[in-house]
Amino acid sequence: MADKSFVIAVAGNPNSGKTSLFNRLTGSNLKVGNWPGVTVEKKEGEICRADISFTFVDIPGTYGLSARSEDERIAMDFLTKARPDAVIVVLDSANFNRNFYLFTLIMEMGLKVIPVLNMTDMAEKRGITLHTDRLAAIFGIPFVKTIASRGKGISALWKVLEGVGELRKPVHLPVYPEPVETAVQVLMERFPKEASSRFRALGVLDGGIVIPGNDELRKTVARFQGEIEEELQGEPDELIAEKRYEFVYSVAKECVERRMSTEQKVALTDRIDRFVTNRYLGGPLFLFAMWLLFFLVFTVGNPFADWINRGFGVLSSFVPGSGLFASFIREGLIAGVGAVLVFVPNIFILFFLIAIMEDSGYLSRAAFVADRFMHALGLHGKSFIPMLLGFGCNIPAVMAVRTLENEKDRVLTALAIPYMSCSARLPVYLLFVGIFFTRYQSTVVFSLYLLGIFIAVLVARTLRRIFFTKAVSPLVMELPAYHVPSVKTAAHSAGIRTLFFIRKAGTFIFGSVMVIWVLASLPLGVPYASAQSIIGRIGSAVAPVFHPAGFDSWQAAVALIFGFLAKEVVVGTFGVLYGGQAALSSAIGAHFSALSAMSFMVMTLIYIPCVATIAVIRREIGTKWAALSVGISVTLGYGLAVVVFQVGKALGMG
Ligand code: BGO
Repeated sequence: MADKSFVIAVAGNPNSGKTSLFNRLTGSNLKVGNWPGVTVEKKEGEICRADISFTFVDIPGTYGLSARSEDERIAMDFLTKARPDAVIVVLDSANFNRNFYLFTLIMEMGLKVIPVLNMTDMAEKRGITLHTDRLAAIFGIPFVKTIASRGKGISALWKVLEGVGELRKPVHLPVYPEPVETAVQVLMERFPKEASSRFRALGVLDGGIVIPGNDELRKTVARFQGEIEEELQGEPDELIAEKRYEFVYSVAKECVERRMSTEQKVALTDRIDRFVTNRYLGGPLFLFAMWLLFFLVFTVGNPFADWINRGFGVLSSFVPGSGLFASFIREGLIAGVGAVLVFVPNIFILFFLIAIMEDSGYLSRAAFVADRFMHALGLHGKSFIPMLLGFGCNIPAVMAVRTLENEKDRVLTALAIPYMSCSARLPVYLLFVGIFFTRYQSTVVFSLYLLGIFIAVLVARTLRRIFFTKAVSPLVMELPAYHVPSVKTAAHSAGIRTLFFIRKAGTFIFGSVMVIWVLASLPLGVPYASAQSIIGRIGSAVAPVFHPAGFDSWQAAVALIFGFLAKEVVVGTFGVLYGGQAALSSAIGAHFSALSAMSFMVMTLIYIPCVATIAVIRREIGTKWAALSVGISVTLGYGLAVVVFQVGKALGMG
């Protein structure tokens, strides 16, 4: 003989796995009959465990509980009138919100509930995780996870069932707006003998329960409904349902985590790729992405750059005196290194956005899109990735050619990379477009980057024609699934690269501008940074060479000579020779025109990126190719700068 006996109802939405769970609990101890007065099947199963007798009653699967449909009425009547000792509510975890709505209604009946989160396997597949610990903390009752079709989680459910006598009722229920709660409190007193009085009060208010043949009650309910409508401007049934859904959503927000499943990711990736790698759309989309990149580099970065600039101005004004030391600090350190550091925010944003593109999976698509174009030019699509990396810094980009399988691709890509506009060139562009092209900053810089790509592929194509003739192997590339890029990772990677830039400014560039400062201060007695200084004489000797390109000031010549070391030094040199930012802008404005500024930027873009890149090219593909790279880039840079200036002049632009 069992010590205790409990009647447990099994409720749930249709297809939540209720029957499977019921069968798991009752085994073959089944009694099938009909619900009283109807032909709807009623299943009951009795089983004894741990000296407790359990009678499970399978109630019809429903989405709601009202008198509006027969199944719902049967379920509601059994729960409110027969009052089982507890109700197992089977919830389909993969459709949590819809299932939790029914659970909310049953909780409102004031019954003990045992929520069973079934179909957890399906939920996992769809990337849905339910946090049972959070649910348990909110409602003060245990939640059991199951896979009823495989019998998983059933023993955990039995444990809860065995303790059903001590089980608490849920402690968290929906709260309705004031007029509804007032009506509920009054109406609950009309059902004093009903344990489900709150549910019933809400039921008569929202019309889900037929009001017993009592005229007075009917009038009271109608009065409350009228008051609610007037105060809350809505039908009571809609208001109540809305509150219940809000309640469900708030619980789901806390306790349901939705990730994208692998299948969903692949499906989404395919859908995105239909546009991104589309034959006709892929190219324009890539160009748009690039344009957007520079637009953001400017719009987001410039205000910060201005602050830093002002900061250096203030710093400079604090340096007292006019002696050699003061000049060293003001013209050398602050103006020279400061001129480069001003652009740290823009550089950070550039690195950040490149990292976002890389992390999201877009960069591989860019290579894929570029493949056809690259093939036409005799390069492999895969070469495009090192080339794109070149936007950050040419040095690691050249190192990345190691990933290419054949020597021809390695050589051609390494020779193409120096034309990819690295972040060190950006300060030069930023300086010039800020003075001459204020309204079209991002478009001008975007065009320079495009020109870089164009020259890169042109050089590669020409060299292939001369040195390599074999056909290009087709691109076999695995495109990773897209995923939401991690802002933290991108910021971290951008932070590291920016720090490298800052460190370079503090060491290598600092050293270079110091040399320039010394050469600008010597011989002693000549005015600082004048044409009589050593640097002035060197510059003046070289400057005529650049006359056809439109910039023949000796300062520009010095900047380009020292730019061999690193492109940031170009800006640093101007800083040292012209003084702080304000003086710098007006001096450059006086020495350049918009056209000569353009030809100067073209020259800066194309002639050798820096000595370090050349050293890496030499290490990766040999001295012969490194020497060729220097030769081509200087000739091309100079040649194109002259073409830009002369053509512009002929068109009346200069
Ligand atoms: C078929 N996980 C999974 N993946 N499936 C489950 C789970 C679970 O946790 N629990 C139940 N199912 P019912 P209602 C079926 O019948 O118990 C499955 O309406 C099929 N049938 O096996 O009937 C369960 O009582 C052919 O699946 O739910 C059943 O609440 C192919 O969910 C379905 C595949 O369970 C509904 C499945 C001929």
